Amino acid sequence: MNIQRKNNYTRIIIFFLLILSYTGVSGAPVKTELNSGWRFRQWRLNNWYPATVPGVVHTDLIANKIIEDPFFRLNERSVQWVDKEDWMYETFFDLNDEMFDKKNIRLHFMGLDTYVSVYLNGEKILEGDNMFREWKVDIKDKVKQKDNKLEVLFRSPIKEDIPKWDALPYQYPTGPDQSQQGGIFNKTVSSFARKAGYHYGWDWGPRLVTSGIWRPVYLEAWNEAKLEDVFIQQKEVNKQKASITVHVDILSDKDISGAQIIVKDKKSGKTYATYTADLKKGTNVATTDFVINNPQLWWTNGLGEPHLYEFQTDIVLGSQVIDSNISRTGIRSVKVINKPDQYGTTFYFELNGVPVFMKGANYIPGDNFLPRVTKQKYEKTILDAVNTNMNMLRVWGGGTYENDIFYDLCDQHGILVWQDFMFACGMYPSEGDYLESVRYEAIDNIKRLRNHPSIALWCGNNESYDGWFGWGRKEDYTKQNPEYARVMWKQYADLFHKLLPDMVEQYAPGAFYWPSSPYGLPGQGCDDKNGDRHYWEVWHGRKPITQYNNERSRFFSEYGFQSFPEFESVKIYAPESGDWAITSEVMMEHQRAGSYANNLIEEYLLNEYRKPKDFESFLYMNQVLQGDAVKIAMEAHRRDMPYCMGTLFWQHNDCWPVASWSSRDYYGRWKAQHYFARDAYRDILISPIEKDNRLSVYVVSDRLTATKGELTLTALTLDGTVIDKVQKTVTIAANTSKNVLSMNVGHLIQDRSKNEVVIHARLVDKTGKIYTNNYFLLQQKEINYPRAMISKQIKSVDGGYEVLLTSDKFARAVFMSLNGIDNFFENNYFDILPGETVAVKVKSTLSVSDFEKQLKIISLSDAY
Ligand code: BMA
Repeated sequence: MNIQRKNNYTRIIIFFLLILSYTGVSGAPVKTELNSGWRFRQWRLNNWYPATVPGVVHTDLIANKIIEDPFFRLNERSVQWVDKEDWMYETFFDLNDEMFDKKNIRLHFMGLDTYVSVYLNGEKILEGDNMFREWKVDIKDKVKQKDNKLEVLFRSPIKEDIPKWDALPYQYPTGPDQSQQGGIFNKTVSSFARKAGYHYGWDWGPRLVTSGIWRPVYLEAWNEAKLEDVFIQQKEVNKQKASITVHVDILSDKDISGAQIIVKDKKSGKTYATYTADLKKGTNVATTDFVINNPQLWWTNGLGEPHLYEFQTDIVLGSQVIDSNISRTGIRSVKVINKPDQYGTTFYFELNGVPVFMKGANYIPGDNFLPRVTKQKYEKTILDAVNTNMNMLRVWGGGTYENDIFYDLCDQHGILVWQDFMFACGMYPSEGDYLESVRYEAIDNIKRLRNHPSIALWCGNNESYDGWFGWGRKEDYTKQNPEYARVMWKQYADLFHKLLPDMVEQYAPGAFYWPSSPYGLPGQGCDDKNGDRHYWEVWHGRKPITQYNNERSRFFSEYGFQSFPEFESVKIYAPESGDWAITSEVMMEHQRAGSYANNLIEEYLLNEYRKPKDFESFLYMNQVLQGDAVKIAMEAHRRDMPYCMGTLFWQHNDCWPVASWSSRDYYGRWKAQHYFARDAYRDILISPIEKDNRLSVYVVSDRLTATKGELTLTALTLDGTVIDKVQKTVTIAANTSKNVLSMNVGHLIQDRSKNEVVIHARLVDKTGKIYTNNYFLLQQKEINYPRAMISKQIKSVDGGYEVLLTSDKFARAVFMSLNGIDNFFENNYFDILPGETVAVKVKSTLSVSDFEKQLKIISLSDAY
């Protein structure tokens, strides 16, 4: 389509959108999105191409077939030129009479990535330097009714920041900034830009440094007054009452006396508060208090309903509603209890007065190209947390403050959010303009997110504190020059110990600020007695996976283990048979922790399991290894409650197809670990553990009421002979971990050798819910798994099939897969006991015959 016609089109669309957004009340503010008619070009060249807004330059280049998909094979390498270029975006727009006649007209940019100049009709209206900020620009005096030209010029973030890097006698430590991959040698410039850290590469991410209008652009217009923001502050919440203060920011065009502000319940229409304010020209802040008696509280996943209230706030002049806002929020009290106790310093979340053990994962951005994360993908991301019984996700500091939809879904499903500010693994030049820019970034994001009941805590950064005090950075910089260390630390303290806590205090009073993750005691790295801990001795520190059983923490906010995606996923980004070795060039490109990580996987694998027979088996066994390792950790952490009150594994997702610590791959397929997490995170966990030849069985309950159950512990041989069976009625107190049974292993397995035995623990609660766990007394390589003959029966069910599986012998980690097709196995990597039937639903659109033909089923003994 030619650009002129497209622009006419845009005008017509904008006109209709304006009509649609018109509320019918004269003078009501209007708002429309400027999302069409955009085009872009390389600043130093003259060819224009159509652009998508919101979007980034890489996705526009892909859409115009100028670059190829950077996630495929080695393509990422050939797009490294993109971040050294400047890029111009432009569109044309008209205003209809209604908008044009308004007294106030502005442009509202929700996000511009990153160094940007914006021109309206040739006149500069904005200079931006921070992708995390919103920008509101008054254009009343500059906008015409027709043919407005809006130009958005992005300067290369690399060219912009190299001079800053060059000018310093020292270098800021950064996360895994892959400057070499970008062809700029050791110039790790990421610390200078207020831009997502992972864009510069990470140990699970490619280097794709984007530019672009990454969030929507709105045209907004109003007459006398506009509701700019509504903050529902929950001052005190308990079962009996919620004391709420509503803060309303109103922009007024003139002095107005007697404006009424009414807060009511949207659904029932019940009025909570009405008050009259005299507005002054400019920004006004009005506050009012009210109480809700016997509020319906918001609870996390597993504990109760995440009930949401919808508060409607109206500004009324005379009999006219001139603006209205809806804020959806849950009423809850969430506190972090960080107090000295006999062991050290506690760190736990208290929800509505109840200490709640946090079960969850660390979340990174869903894609390297942020605007292409769809609503469906956000839904899957959150539902995949909900359906694995999580109650917390940590939005990690090397990504972004997420889109509203992320928090909306967390609100809706009872997932608490640990929210980092966007700083990770580095030190930052936080003084002068940089610090000012962060001040506004913090204000914008705290204000945008503070009504979400899901936000449980604000955290300064990821690992910068631990890096300084725990990893030797302080000493390194002091050795280089004590002055460098002094400057760096002062900048750190000004940002994370002054500015950010002040902003949280001012804009989200009552919310908990935590200076860094991990953080224990002032002036030292994290430890096992105070605060939260990132535990990486298993994996980075090469300790055996059973070491998870011996490590303690008040709250594990990170730990993890790497695996490759399954073969069907690998084939999407590495389709050539020559790619199918973990050392191939393509697989190495998609392993950003380098050969060091591949060596670790191999080392652990050969230590714990037998040698996989081929590449495909290696991928499968690697997933079982990862799943088993993290299962050990999750169970150990839960058994150790209430000393330990949280476990968040690293990491919930990937931003591209890669070998990583994620429990689900980029395409959304669950790895073994994600299935294992679902069991390990259930409301009741039954967890056997052997030490010094004694087997102890723990029952851990997150329920808020006590229950009773029948525990059966069966020792059986791998061909199904029952050696011994112990039964016991157990009382399960609310919110506790308890060792309910302890016995001598020799007694349980009699004269059998440990390599032919599995211990099957089973608990049936008084409502009939069944909880099971299998436990092995030796490492997996020492267990003599027989070849299991698995037979299947396939039944058509709604949305796919149900597969019924039985096995003649014990089958470990039974894995089903289908050729590169969209499908979901509701269970996978499970064990089958001899004689038992396991039913698994599979979402699939295949015909019965194709399904049957393609379905592959293996268990561990088939893989070596
Ligand atoms: C953690 C994270 C990330 C990193 C991961 C794996 O500590 O904070 O920086 O990706 O380790 O090394």
